[in-house]
Amino acid sequence: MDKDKVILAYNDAKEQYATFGVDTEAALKKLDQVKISLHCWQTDDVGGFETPDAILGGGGIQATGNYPGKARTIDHLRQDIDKVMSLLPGKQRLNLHAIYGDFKGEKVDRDQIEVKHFQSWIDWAKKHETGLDFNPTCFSHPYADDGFTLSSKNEKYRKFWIEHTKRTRRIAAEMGKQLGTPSVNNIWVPDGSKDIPVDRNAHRALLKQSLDEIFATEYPKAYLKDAIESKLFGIGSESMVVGSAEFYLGYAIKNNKLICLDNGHFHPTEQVGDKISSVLQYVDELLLHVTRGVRWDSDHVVIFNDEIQLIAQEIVRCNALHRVNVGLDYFDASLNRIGAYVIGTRAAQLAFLYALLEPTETLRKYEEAGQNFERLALMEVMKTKPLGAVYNYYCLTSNVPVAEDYIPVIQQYEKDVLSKRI
Ligand code: RNT
Ligand code: ZN
Repeated sequence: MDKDKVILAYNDAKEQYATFGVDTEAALKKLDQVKISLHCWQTDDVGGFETPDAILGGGGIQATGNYPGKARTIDHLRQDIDKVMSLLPGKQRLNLHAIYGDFKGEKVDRDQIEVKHFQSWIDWAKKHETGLDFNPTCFSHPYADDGFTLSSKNEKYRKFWIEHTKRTRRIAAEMGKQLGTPSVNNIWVPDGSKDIPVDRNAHRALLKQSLDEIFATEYPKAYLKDAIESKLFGIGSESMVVGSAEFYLGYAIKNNKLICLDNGHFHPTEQVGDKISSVLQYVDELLLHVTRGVRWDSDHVVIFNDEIQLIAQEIVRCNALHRVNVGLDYFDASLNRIGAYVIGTRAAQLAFLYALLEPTETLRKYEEAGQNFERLALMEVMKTKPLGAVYNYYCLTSNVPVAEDYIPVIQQYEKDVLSKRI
């Protein structure tokens, strides 16, 4: 896009927002502080690098599609993430799963992972001046095949997953220490049952016991933030998920952990945006898994829709940007995966920018005065204000492609790099 036109449009937008008392410069400064953690698993459909062909399965995670060009090696992944980051304004973090270690062809089972398997990632992050986040991988493994991991009645399996998860905390804390920015280690387990169980209670008691063991070791907050993620149902856990919303929210409040809200993990008419001001009354910080569910927890590419707008608005309205860690979580194997990241991250940024450009004070005054017509009218009017012009200016001043200009760049990358991968 023509540089002068972008600036001209921005100056006009700036004036338009100013008439509502909204400062676009201040909004952009705040937006630049919103670090989005890119989930590494969109590059390869949650495969990981443990074995040449790790199989996705066992526990409610399903990527569909067979678009060519997926990352098959750690070098591919790094190359892809570099490309993605070069197309995004602002600074992002990288979110790794334990199966993405640098195992160098060695068979390392999950209960054996160590910092050394992630040191090259830490070095990568140092070079990129960014932070890393982390996750235990309690799925895609024979010990997860019966549907239970940390809540398993099989003591051997449960111990195995406890050991794995303990190690992820140690690794994440080391990432945080070396990188000077705390690493969020998020625990999600697929545990649940396909058909109606009778002993929900025992599994929940076991999950609680496992978490207590896992969290027994303390790490400095400056290095590690522990998060736990609930879910409503998954493939193969339709009738009961052990780690339900109530289970983890209770645990997080009682034990001072971060609660992870994945907006694909609730009943379709529930809004994660509505939950933010509730949970922030009781926990210090949140982790968001920003996704797009289509009819179910389908993990479609994030777009700029009502759902993520409300999430961003509520965070901004609560003045809680500093208490919310933002991560993406989706995996669509049916389209260019680099494109999937750029669309999703830009959509999330747009949502935050939209929220930051809201004349919240005016809306609040209307609300307090019972002027509900005026409140709704102003919300509607703001929808057609030149948000895009402000975002384009952010891209321009960040030296990344503006608006549709990123499309040909990705097409070229597909031609030069992705299409050549076998
Ligand atoms: C699954 C959870 C979980 C995973 C990642 C890969 O339903 O959302 O966060 O998507 O751990
Ligand atoms: Zn998630």
